[in-house]
Amino acid sequence: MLKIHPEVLNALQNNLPIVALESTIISHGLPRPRNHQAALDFEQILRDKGVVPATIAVIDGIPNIGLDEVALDVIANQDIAKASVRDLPILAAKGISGATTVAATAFLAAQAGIRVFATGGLGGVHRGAQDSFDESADLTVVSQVPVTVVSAGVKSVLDIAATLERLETLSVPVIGYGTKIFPSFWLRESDFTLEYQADDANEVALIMAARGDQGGIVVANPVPAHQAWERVEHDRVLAIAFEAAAKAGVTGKAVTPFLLQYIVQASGGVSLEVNLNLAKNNVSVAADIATAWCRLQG
Ligand code: PSU
Ligand code: MN
Repeated sequence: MLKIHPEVLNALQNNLPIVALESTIISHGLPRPRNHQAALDFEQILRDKGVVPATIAVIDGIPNIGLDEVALDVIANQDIAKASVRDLPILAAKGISGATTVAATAFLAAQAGIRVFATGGLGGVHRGAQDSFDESADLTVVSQVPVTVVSAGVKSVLDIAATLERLETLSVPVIGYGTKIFPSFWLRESDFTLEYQADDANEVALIMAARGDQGGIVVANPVPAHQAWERVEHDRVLAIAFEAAAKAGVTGKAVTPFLLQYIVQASGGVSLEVNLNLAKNNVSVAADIATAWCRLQG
């Protein structure tokens, strides 16, 4: 059972562009009160481009596709669960609320018939996964549902090489947006090059059409150069963040929120501004892709 916002339902029925937005980034990835403003900003960026926003979250057990003001306030200001796909049946049966990860958001977006989704960074294979087995369900779910995920690559706190290998194994196309260098979230670059790039939204829409409904696509969109984090400072802060996580003994689903929060503090807030800007930039590119997709369908 899904609760689809009337505006989203109307867009679905009339082939109008829609972009899905996740809620874990709001509840667990960004600090209050900037998180609430970010949720509103992401939606406004879409509206300004004539695209309908569909922020997705579970409210009292029911997956909501498109949130009203009250629900947006819940995900920004209440302490709710971080929900991946495996949590959805439990939340449903218990009637509790949860913020959806990339995996759960893409899964629910696909159920609603939404094909384009914007986030900050895709989850991936964590460093040390050879021992911990910690790999985000984001990867497997994106391989299974027909949703194009626009992200600034994966956070440099992950094992990027292993993440790209897993995406290959799972047969997920990875396309650089205007670049062949795979971005690493706060930075425009990483040590990894992609085989293919798309130079505009129409090209992505054509790849989506060819991919069909068998599985998803990752569009890797680097943060604009003037908004990227300074590399030396980035490397310094990440090193101390890893030490802190190890010392605190954080594991499992708590790792990503812990590191993000620690890095915001240790960078004096600089990483937060970069995070907000890269996410907004992804939302804007997703709007263009959704528009190109609808044009191609129409
Ligand atoms: N990237 C961000 N901010 C976030 C996340 C990723 O910049 O908050 C969240 C997303 O919701 C992603 C999740 O799906 O972290 C991955 O968590 P895990 O590694 O536990 O699967
Ligand atoms: Mn994990």
